[in-house]
Amino acid sequence: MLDLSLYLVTDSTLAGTRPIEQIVEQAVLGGCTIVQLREKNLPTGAFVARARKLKEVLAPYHVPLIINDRVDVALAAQADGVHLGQSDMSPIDARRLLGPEAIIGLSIEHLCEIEQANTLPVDYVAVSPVFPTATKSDIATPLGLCGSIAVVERSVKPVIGIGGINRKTVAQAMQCGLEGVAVVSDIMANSNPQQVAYELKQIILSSLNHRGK
Ligand code: TZP
Ligand code: MG
Repeated sequence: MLDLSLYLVTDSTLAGTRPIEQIVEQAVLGGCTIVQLREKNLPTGAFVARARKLKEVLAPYHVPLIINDRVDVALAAQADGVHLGQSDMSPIDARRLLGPEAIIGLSIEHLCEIEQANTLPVDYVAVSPVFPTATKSDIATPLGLCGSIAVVERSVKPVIGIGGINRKTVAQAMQCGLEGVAVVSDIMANSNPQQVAYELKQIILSSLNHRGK
C-alpha cells in the first residue's frame, strides 16, 4: 500500500553543503514514507545520477523515490514514479511510458482541476499550495484550509497537501482530511532532519488515528 503520510520533497539549495542523500536518509529514519527528488537547475545527466544514488539509499527502507516533473529522468533512473504539474507531460502519456506499477502524482492548483484529475491515471493528487510559502516562487494562490477540504471531498484519489506545512501547521492541514503532507523547508533546512521528521510524523499519525485509519 502506498503510504503518503509524510512525503519529503528535496531542495538542494536548502541542503547547503550537506549531501542530499544524508538528509534524506535521516528524514526516513525519522518517519518519512515517500521521497520526491526535485531539481530545478541540475543538468539532465546529473539529475539522473542523483536519482540513482538516492534510489540506492532508499531501497533498504522500501521507501519509494518519485521524480519531480521529469518522466525521462524517472525512466532512466528506474525510479518508482513521477510527480507532475498541470503543465507537465499528461498523466496519460506518463502512465503509458512508465507502466501500470509506477506511482504518478498530480498537482492541483485550482479547485476546478479536480474533476479532470478524477478521470486521469494518477495515484494521488496534491493540493498545491495549501498555505503561502517562500520555498517555491511560481505558486498559485494558496487553496487554504477550505480549498483543501473541497479537494478532499471531490477527489476519488488520495489527497496530500504541500506548501507552508511544518510542525506548526501540520495538525490544521491534516484536519482537512488529507492522507498525508509534503514538506520541504521544515525538514530540509533543519540541522536535525530526523528529529523534525519524527515530530511531524507523530502529529500526522495522531491525526490519522483520530480518523480511525
Ligand atoms: N510545490 C508547491 S509549494 C512547494 C512546492 C514544491 C514548496 C513547499 O515548500 P515548504 O517549504 O514545505 O513550504
Ligand atoms: Mg512540477
